[in-house]
Amino acid sequence: MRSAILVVGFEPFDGEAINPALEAARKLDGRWFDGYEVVARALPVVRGACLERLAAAIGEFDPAVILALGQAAGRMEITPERVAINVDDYRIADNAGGRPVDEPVVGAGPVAYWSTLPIKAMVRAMLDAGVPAKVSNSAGTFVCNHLFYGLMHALAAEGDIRWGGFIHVPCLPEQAARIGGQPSMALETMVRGLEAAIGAITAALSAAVITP
Ligand code: PCA
Repeated sequence: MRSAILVVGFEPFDGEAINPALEAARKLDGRWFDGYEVVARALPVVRGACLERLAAAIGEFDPAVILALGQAAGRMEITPERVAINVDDYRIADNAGGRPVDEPVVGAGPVAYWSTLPIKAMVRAMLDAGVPAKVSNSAGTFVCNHLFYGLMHALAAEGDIRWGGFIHVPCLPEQAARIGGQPSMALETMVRGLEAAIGAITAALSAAVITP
C-alpha cells in the first residue's frame, strides 16, 4: 500500500521573499497522519519546470496522495480548489520570465479536471478546527492552475489511482504588512488548518473501497 502524502509548495514569486505555501509545506514535512507520512518538496514558479519537478517527486516517493499548495494574495481563507482548467494566461511573468497568453496547459487536453480530494470534508474539518476555509471555484490561470491541471492530467493518464488536488493559502502577516491592504493568516493557523485538511483526506482514504 502506498503510504506517502506528497505535499508540494511553490517557491516565492512576484518579488516576494517568502511563499506561505512553501513555509507550510516545510512545517508538515515528516508528520504522520493515520499511517501516512507527509513528504514535502519545493517547486519553481515556472511553467513546465514545475511539472517536471513534480513528476520527479512522484517518482521518488510513489505517494498515495499529492497535495499542492500555492499562495493566493487577497484571499482570507484556506481554499481547496475544485477545478483546474486547460489554460495558461499569465497576468505576470513566471520566475523564468515566461508569460503565455491564452495557451493550453496540455494541447488537445480536456477543458478541465476536477480535484479528486474530498474538498467539502476538508473545508468542514478546517472550520471545525477554527480555521477560516472555503471551497474555491477558480485556481486562476497562472502557474498554480498550470501545476494543478498538469497534475490531474498525469493522474488521469495513470487511471486516477492516486488522489490529487490543490489548496491556495492566504498571505502571511509579514507579507501583508509589507504590501498593505491584504488579508493574511498566521503560519501556525495555516498549518493547523492544513493538518485538519490532511486529516479529512486520510479519513476519506480509510473509508475508500479502493485505496490508491
Ligand atoms: N501562487 C501562484 C503561483 C505560485 C503561487 O504560490 C498562483 O496562484 O498561480
